[in-house]
Amino acid sequence: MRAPSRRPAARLRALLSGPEPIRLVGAHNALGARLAERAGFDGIWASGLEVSASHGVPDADILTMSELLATAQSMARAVEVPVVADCDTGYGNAINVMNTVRRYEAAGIAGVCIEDKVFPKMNSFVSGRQQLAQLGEFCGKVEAAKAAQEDPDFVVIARVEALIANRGMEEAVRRARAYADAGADAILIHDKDRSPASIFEFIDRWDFRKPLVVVPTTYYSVTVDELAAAGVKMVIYANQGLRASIAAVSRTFEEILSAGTSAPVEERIAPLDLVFDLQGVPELKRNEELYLRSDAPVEEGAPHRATPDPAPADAAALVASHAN
Ligand code: SPV
Ligand code: MG
Repeated sequence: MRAPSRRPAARLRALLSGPEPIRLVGAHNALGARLAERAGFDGIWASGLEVSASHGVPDADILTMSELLATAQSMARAVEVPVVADCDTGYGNAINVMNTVRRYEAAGIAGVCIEDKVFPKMNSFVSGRQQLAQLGEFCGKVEAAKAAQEDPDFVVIARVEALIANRGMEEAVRRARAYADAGADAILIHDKDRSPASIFEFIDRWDFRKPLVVVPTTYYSVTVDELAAAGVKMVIYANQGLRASIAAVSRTFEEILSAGTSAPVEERIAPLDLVFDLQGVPELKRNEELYLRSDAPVEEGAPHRATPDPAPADAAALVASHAN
């Protein structure tokens, strides 16, 4: 088997041309990205909703592009699997989109997704204002994104919000075709129904000129196998990690306060050795052994290191040393 390419965009392209459905999961920091990779997801969705929530602000173009980029970049540095960045509306007009693509590509992001709403956008599940961009204007953004990328493997996903904005199936299909023809590498068709019926109707009407991406947040009962059988190429579980952590952390905090001790929660929270492992302490220990030199005089003929090559750090010992 060929070793996976180091280039994230090439890895995403390989997944897109492979036979299996691609499963991405949302994250908002490097730790979440590592958990997703360890769980076995094919890639990371740098979710605007998750990153905004992690900063305590609405998903409504409140954070700046630089803030979102820094977060996506820290995720991309932490994992081997590709990171697809949710770039909302692209942070401005077609010219801003070009800058966005250049900056995200240079940061090691495999691909971006831009959606056809006006800036400032509102999260698709927040009721009220969901204003679509003009079709021609958004096609210009897609063309600009494709013109700006340097790596031909970099992926630009165009997201259709017509069903979110209650503009109907006809408009959704019309827009998806136009964005595909403008050069988008894939089309994300988004919906807020509890049933996947509209998504399946869209799929029935799609000619598969470009691969399809879906986000089954509200119509969560559908399985990846059902979606893949219908022809969907990429499935994004956009915010389940965030919601899991909100539920778990809230419960843990409440229990500690009500018990007056953390004893009741210790059994089910992650041990410190897992935290150390996830943040790369074993690697740090190996590097300390290799590269931290003492200034003390070295005996003639003795190695410059005090100890031989280290074994991978023992997690239990690490916990013990930190506990003392
Ligand atoms: C996100 O995760 O930020 C998304 C998906 O864009 S959604 O929240 O469904 O709009
Ligand atoms: Mg988003």
